[in-house]
Amino acid sequence: MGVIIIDGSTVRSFVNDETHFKTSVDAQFLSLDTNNDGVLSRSEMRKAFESMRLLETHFGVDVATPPEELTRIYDSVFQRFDEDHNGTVDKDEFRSEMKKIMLAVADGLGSSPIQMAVEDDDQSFLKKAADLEAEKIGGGQ
Ligand SMILES: [Ca+2]
Ligand SMILES: [Ca+2]
Repeated sequence: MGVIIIDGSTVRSFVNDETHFKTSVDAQFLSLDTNNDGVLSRSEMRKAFESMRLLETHFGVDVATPPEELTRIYDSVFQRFDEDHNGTVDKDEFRSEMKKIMLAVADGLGSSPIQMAVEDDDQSFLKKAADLEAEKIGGGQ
C-alpha cells in the first residue's frame, strides 16, 4: 500500500505514450474478458469499472450511490464504449474510449495534483500512469 501523486500531465503522457498505453489497455482487456470470447459483455465491463476506479475518479460516484443508480451509470458508460451498438465492446472500442476517458481525467485533474492511495498490485491506469512517470524520472521502485 502506498500513495501516488498524479496530475493531468502524468495521465496525458501515459495516454500519449502509444506503445505503453496500447500494451496496458490490451492487457486490461484480456484480463477483463473472463470467458475469453474476444469481446467484453456488459457484466465484464461492470467488473472493469469497479476495478479501474474510473467511476470514482471520473464520474464522481461514491460509496453512497444506490445500486439502481450505479446500474444506470454503468449502463450509460457501456453505451459509450459500445460504439457500433452491437451489445459488446471489442478491443478497438475499448481502447478508443479508454483514451477519451483518460484524457478527460487528465483535463479534470489539470495542474492540481491529487494523492491516491494504491495497493502494490493495483492495476488501475492511474497507478500505471504514475509508474510510467516514475520510470521516466529515473526513480521508480
Ligand atoms: Ca467476454
Ligand atoms: Ca461493439
